[in-house]
Amino acid sequence: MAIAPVTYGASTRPPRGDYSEAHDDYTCDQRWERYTADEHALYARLFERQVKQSRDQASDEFVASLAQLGAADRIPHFDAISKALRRATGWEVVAVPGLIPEHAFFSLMAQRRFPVTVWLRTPAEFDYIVEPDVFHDLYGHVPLLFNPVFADYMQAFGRGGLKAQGLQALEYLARLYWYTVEFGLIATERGLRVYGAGVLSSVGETQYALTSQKPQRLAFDLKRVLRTPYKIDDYQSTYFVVTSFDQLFAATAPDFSALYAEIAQQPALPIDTILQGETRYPPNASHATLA
Ligand code: HBI
Ligand code: FE
Repeated sequence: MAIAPVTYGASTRPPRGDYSEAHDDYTCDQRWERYTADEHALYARLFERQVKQSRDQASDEFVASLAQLGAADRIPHFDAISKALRRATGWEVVAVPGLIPEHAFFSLMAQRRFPVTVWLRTPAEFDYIVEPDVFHDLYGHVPLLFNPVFADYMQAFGRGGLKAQGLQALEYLARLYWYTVEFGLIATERGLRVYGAGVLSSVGETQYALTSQKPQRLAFDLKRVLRTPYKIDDYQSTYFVVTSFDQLFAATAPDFSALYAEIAQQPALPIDTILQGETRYPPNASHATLA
């Protein structure tokens, strides 16, 4: 049965992607033979540019896993990535036509199946795209699924999402996803590094998140994250910094329903709030000064 296409957040844009061939769980076939030579070339250019930038700006775990994405001169076959991923952490990549409803998204994650959009952005979107495309999902999200601790965090997140459905707490959980999986920073002895896919797949935001004086960088605190709304169409004004992926995984341990009940009694925190006694990280010395 044909399924309904999906848009996200406040976007009034029509959904992108062909949902007519998707299955009931919103997965579809990648149909790799359909990609054009121009699309492979655009993917290769995106990949080459981001890999160059990732060296001293992405977390070590991300850089260590990049090579697992296979050849960078064309859009990879999802099956080939899944083969390597299953061996590493039991995850696999599944094709989807684009954004899918929360329940479908969380169900796939709970089964260690990461949904990757099949279509690629247009050349005009080389620097910025609103929806996740195959480059954002593969380059931004898949490498860290090779890291055992992060892979466990992502499955715990999927399971938590299914529970949150019942508790109407999806907005809170979306904030946790946003401030870690999409826009998370990690502190290392060599300075801050990026692990969030939304930042990693954007040249401009990686620089901004690591070196700009504008945003604040707060020590990760689960309750604080759950109370902090996020922006979907601009660089963030607040980033959260973890000290390790173990810290992230540990954050999924508590019973979230008690947390949701507590937070539902408190007002959301305006995006650039600074609470008493919060640990703030200074920006990295920008590369220009280091040169
Ligand atoms: N669908 N394909 C796709 N990719 C996403 O990242 C995604 C989604 N649906 C829902 C969703 N993300 C959000 O609910 C999460 O960011 C929490
Ligand atoms: Fe994403």
